[in-house]
Amino acid sequence: MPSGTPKGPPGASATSPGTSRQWRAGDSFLSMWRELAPVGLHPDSGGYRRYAWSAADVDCRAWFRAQAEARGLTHESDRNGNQWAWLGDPLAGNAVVTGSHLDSVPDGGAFDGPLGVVSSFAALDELHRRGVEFTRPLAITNFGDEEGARFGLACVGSRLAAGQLAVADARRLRDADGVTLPAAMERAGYDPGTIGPDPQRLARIGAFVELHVEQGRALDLTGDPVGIASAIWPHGRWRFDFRGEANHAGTTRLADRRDPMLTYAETVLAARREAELTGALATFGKIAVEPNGVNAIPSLVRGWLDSRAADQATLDAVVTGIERAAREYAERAGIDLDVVRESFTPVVEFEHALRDELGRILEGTGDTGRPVPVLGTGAGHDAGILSASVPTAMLFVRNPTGISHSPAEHAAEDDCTAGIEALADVLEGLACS
Ligand code: HGY
Ligand code: MN
Ligand code: MN
Repeated sequence: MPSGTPKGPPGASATSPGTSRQWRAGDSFLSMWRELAPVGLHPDSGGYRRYAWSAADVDCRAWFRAQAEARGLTHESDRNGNQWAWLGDPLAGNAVVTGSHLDSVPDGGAFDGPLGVVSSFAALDELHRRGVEFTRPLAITNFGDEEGARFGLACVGSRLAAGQLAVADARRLRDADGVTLPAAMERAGYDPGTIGPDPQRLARIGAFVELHVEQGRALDLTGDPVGIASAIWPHGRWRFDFRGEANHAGTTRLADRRDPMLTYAETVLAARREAELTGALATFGKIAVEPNGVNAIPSLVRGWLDSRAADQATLDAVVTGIERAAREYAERAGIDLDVVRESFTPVVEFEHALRDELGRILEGTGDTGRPVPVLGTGAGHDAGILSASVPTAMLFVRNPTGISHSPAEHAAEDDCTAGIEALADVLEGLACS
């Protein structure tokens, strides 16, 4: 029983989006892209500050709902605030779902997350143009707080839904200003009282496919506009609290100091050494200093480590090595050290059957004549979290510089169009057969 045919993009008809030429997969993409572009854009940095439950996030959510309703899709926010735009019966089961996230890291780029969401709507518009009949329900999603930029934990919306984040732990999340996750949700107009596992919802998903800008240069090196994900490296975030003794920067002899900044600095260098030794990645990218005065020796230096590796044993080795070095430095300097793991995602191997199905569907579509490349990534995604509950796959769109989590993040328009065409082919192959 067909579950529905998609309506076209706002103002479009089957053959043209209100212009004289044949509609291309990228047309509705560009108008959506331009609408979303100013939301959360910081004028000085040129980066995005779309933090979970902030005003910018609320505006992104309003944009998502407007796109859904303009296409006659049924919009809903689930118990965790994730957004869903449905074509067909959400309760029928075996749905094909696509989408990504709209939140960003501090001064993030325009593509990480939004490319997947905008491309999902554009792919649906393309399927409208093709006149396909869906035989399975289809949904487009916006998963909340994927980056964890405000509360420190990645993929909060998908972790809650998948039962990978305890409600009590989620309710304890607090931002740098001391605002808790529930308070932030309430201020944004959402009820935090409903957050929790959503197994029935996930059980109704037959396949989840997330399109994402590549965060690396593999496709640039192979010359392909689109790739398929094989796996996500295990990765996590650890907070190192170095406690010393606050004192006057201008009157305290060096020999009399207990300066945690020195121990922190030595640990950052040790992290690079351990990463080089093990072939892993280790980054201290965020720091908080108390009292944070130019003329005051700190009492506390908080440093956040992001570490990733191709396998769990290597990740364990590099983090253990960094912590061991930090404790030695702290011991020697009379500094107190606490290390807390704040976020962790085990290795994800995407389901082979769905991965290979995408390869079959896309065979011969690339402009290289070769099969679409299959590549691993060190970047985390909602698809990685959901893969424990639902068959998931990912499509990557070429990023010519590989730069991400930066205003310089970019993908060429033609590659975005290739991504939309590929996603449309995949959705048609999975949901219209
Ligand atoms: O940090 C990551 O890998 C992702 O961008 N959240
Ligand atoms: Mn990201
Ligand atoms: Mn992302």
